[in-house]
Amino acid sequence: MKNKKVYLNRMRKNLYFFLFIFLILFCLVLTGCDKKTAILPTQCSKCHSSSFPEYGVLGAKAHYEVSGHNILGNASYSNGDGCQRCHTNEGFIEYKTYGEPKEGSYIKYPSQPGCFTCHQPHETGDFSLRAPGAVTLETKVVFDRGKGNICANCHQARGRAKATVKEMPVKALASYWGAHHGPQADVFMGTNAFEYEGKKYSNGMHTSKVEDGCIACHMTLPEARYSLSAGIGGHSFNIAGDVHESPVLNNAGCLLCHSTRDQVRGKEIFDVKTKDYDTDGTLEPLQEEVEGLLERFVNTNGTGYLQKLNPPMYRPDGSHNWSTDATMRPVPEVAALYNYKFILEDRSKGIHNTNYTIQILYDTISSLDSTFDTSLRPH
Ligand code: HEC
Ligand code: HEC
Ligand code: HEC
Ligand code: HEC
Ligand code: HEC
Ligand code: HEC
Ligand SMILES: [Ca+2]
Ligand SMILES: [Ca+2]
Repeated sequence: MKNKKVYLNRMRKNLYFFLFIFLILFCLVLTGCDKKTAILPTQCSKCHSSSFPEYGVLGAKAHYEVSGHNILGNASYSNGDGCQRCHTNEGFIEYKTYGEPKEGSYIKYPSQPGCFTCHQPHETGDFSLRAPGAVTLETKVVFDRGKGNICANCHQARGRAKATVKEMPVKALASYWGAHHGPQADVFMGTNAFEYEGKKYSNGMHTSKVEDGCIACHMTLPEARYSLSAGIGGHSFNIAGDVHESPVLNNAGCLLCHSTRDQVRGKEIFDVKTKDYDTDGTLEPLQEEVEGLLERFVNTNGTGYLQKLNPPMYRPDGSHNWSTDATMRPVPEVAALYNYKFILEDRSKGIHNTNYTIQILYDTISSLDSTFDTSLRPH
């Protein structure tokens, strides 16, 4: 009887002891305090560790802080009327989770596109992309370029050229009228400019060859000691920036495919010459040829096609000329404005898609000026 009691007591003590040890081990595993000094659980230390984080959060942040996403500052202004789905971090997440924002809705505390717009580290534990899938553009053309898909969600036209371009009064053509400031995904895919009846359109080699789309050129960093500056490449998303007050272009992305590709000294353009597209008799770098074509529409001498219309769309100094005039503008004039802004606001000056860019500019110029020599139009 007594022996049994002693035996049971000993058993109970052993059990408590083992339970105690087990609990300690369990705690250690749970909190990750096997690394003696850690305060944060190991899961968090992958990113927030002060010694050896797995991910370079601080470096990415240093780039991001000087990026247009962070500093251009339109999140508060462009918060409502559907604008919030591209201009705010919260609006984009809502859009990706529940679809188009409801009419009249807005974000109470809008913030600029940021880390949590493109990643969801606190849900996934890594930096995989929030919206990795292909993006269907307004013309139903599908943009499917790997890690560049995230960009195409926002950097696309907001409507279809075919529906936007029609005969309309001067007063309806405010300075913000058009495809909207960032139609890069459309230009890249060669879609959604106002295309002309009977013309054939094609794409440059980048459309098919650059598998990761936007990020190959905009995020690749040079693998070297001097990575230019935090304002170029990586999470700045910029190709051009300043280093020691001189313009510097990041060609690290270009070098993935081209053996050389350098900037023109002192200028924010690449030194790649192809053809004298602007027909001024001089073979200049491609981006200058495209600038030359754009200057046929609007320039600072007041001689551009869009400056000579009646009434003019742009003033002699090149600024936009909006008025309350009710005069109707015919389709060719409205189409010319659309296409001019479409290529201007793409802002790569032909690099995103050389063929489509030149074809659109050539056809638009021909529609205004029947004497224009189009023999260099790409096929
Ligand atoms: C995969 C990477 C990653 C992991 C893992 C991670 N975080 Fe973060 N965390 C981030 C990033 C990125 C930010 C935003 C950094 C910034 O903007 O400065 C952030 C920000 C924060 C912030 C600041 C508040 C905020 O929302 O911006 C807190 C607090 C935080 N994390 C806590 C934690 C905790 C606690 C854990 C573990 C349970 C954890 N994090 C795990 C990446 C991570
Ligand atoms: C489909 C996504 C999208 C929607 C919707 C959208 N924007 Fe934008 N917007 C952009 C992008 C992308 C840029 C930056 C383009 C660039 O810098 O090349 C931009 C740029 C701008 C700019 C800066 C222009 C400049 O010249 O610097 C303003 C202002 C702006 N948007 C206002 C608005 C307003 C107002 C709305 C709603 C009526 C709106 N946006 C809706 C994507 C969008
Ligand atoms: C506009 C979208 C966008 C924003 C905003 C953004 N990222 Fe990224 N991030 C990307 C893309 C795209 C990649 C993949 C780049 C690659 O593979 O070259 C990436 C990759 C990363 C990586 C590398 C992951 C790996 O597996 O090696 C880290 C770390 C990272 N981002 C951190 C951040 C932090 C921190 C912020 C905020 C300060 C941030 N990102 C904001 C798009 C974004
Ligand atoms: C959530 C929508 C969104 C996503 C995703 C996004 N952007 Fe943007 N991007 C914008 C907006 C909006 C602006 C303009 C910000 C403003 O005016 O406040 C902008 C600005 C920029 C700029 C600066 C342009 C300038 O005028 O200096 C670059 C470059 C850029 N984005 C590239 C990219 C790349 C590359 C990706 C993909 C890795 C990407 N963006 C993903 C919405 C987005
Ligand atoms: C083949 C390389 C390449 C690819 C791919 C590419 N870009 Fe660009 N992009 C450029 C070059 C070159 C410029 C002009 C340099 C500059 O001014 O930043 C540019 C300019 C821009 C600008 C204006 C930046 C500014 O500060 O003026 C934005 C925004 C942009 N690209 C977004 C995108 C998006 C979004 C994609 C994917 C749909 C994309 N790019 C794909 C090369 C590329
Ligand atoms: C993923 C591969 C890839 C990347 C990245 C890339 N290119 Fe290209 N690019 C090509 C191919 C392929 C061609 C067609 C063959 C050729 O002309 O070399 C081409 C052609 C060109 C052309 C001639 C366009 C024409 O049709 O006349 C220019 C200009 C150009 N690239 C500039 C650039 C610049 C600038 C960058 C970096 C910002 C860049 N490329 C990045 C693959 C790439
Ligand atoms: Ca020329
Ligand atoms: Ca010229």
